[in-house]
Amino acid sequence: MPKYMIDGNPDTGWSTEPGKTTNQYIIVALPRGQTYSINKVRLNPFSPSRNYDDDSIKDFEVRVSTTDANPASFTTVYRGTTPKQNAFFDFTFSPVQAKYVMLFVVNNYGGNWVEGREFEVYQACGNTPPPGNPTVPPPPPPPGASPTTAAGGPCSGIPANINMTVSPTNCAKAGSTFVFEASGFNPGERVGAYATGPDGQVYGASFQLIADQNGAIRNPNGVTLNTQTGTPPGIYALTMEGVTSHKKAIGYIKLLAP
Ligand SMILES: [Ca+2]
Repeated sequence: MPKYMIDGNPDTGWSTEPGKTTNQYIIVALPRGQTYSINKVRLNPFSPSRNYDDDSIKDFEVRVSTTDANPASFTTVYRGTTPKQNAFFDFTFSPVQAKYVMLFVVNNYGGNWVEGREFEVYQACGNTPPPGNPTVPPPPPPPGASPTTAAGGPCSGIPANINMTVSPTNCAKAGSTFVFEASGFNPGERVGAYATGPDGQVYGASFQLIADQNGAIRNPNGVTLNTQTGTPPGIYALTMEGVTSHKKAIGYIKLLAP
């Protein structure tokens, strides 16, 4: 059963029907139907059936989909070969976005089935916050972005923050740095962060934060948004979301022309 490839138990496994020994696959839906940046899989390719070592996975591909689980929606991001051993092997690749991950088995070691024990998918590194002040990379200038038209003063029109404070100001010229602190999460939970530009484009942050015992992200662990003089003016949002609670905090800034 395919589910025995992801049950965390290396003693259980997956087997195809007899004779189906090439181009077999299983598809894993990542948690909560969300898209993740992944960069590693771990595979125990060894047949769980005694004396059927030749059923073990040999050549394989990792394929990903960001849309649906239709096999035609997948793109190959890694090709590898596993030894005929009862052990876990890690395969690392450049981070890619994935909602579904396919383990595509090209062939086995000559047996009449394809069998394997365990398949795990890993989120791209940087899941733990780096020391000090994590930084969201400055959004690149999007093509055709139109500056927000100010009405009633250059700093007007900024939406109210939700469970978020911005310092030293929420309105400044491009090239300024903004620091966001948030609250309202579960104590100790992991919190993801991403920025949204004036064109609605999302700029993901490549890290997650850990809320403190009060469920807050406070300095010196707040999120820094460094803008550049070439960053398009407009209103930007920084969203943090608790991985467990799904509680959101949103902070807004307005970037003025330099
Ligand atoms: Ca298993």
